Amino acid sequence: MIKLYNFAQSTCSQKVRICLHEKNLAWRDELLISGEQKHLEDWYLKLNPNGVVPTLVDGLKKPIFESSAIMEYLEDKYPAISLRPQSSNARAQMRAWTSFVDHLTTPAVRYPSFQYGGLLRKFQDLTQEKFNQQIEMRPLKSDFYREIDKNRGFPQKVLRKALIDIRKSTIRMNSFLENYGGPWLMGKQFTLSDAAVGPLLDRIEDLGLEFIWVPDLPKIEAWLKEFQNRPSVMKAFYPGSRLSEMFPSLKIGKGSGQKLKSLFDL
Ligand SMILES: N[C@@H](CCC(=O)N[C@@H](CS)C(=O)NCC(=O)O)C(=O)O
Repeated sequence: MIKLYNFAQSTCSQKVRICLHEKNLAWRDELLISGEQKHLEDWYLKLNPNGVVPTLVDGLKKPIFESSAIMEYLEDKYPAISLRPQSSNARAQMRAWTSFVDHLTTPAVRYPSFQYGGLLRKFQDLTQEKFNQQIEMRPLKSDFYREIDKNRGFPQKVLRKALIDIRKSTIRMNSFLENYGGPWLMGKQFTLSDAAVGPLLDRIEDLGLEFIWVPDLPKIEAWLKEFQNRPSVMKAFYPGSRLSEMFPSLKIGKGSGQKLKSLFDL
């Protein structure tokens, strides 16, 4: 039996859930709640020493972590419904893109998610000392957490750089859509390229920051709509898995961030 340790709202978890649904696999949802911090407990660190979600456990073999490695594992182990293109060249292009997303887009999306999406909230009631302790508990993410002022979040300069990196990602996506002819990044087939980046753009739209690509990159807007309407994606984004639903009092959601547009002057 496949088990997936994940958070509802985690974009890295969402990309794996999409692949599991695309492949029609039976799997057990081992849902963790980020605020409970079970992902930092010893039993979990034995599964994933990085102390992050997602982690996939398939039978008695070693647990698998890193969302892109999990997607590739599912491709290798369960190839019947494939999310990889046929040619070796196209596969290499796809992997270069998923690596770009892991190194640039995923870290960039973290900043506005914490700033505008309610992810800072769980720390705001802590004393600075307790917050520092929580930072040090994180095997890999301490540096990112150290950048946070728990009451104010991040400086404008840091947020702007993140938004610029997200913009760079959408410009690169646009060239994929032009080169391969759409509707998906690698052409007619929905692949790991789409699954890797889709939850990140969905998050940005949910924060109301889609002005990053609207209105001058209409192909990105159309691609995102198509992505959100795909059955596997609708299953992966079950009710309550978007930040706007988890934190309704924030009143975020598509269109909500227009007022921030002039602040960032992208
Ligand atoms: N590179 C990792 C990143 C995983 C990651 O950062 N996961 C976040 C949720 S999207 C997490 O578990 N955060 C826990 C924390 O910050 O304590 C992957 O792709 O799996």
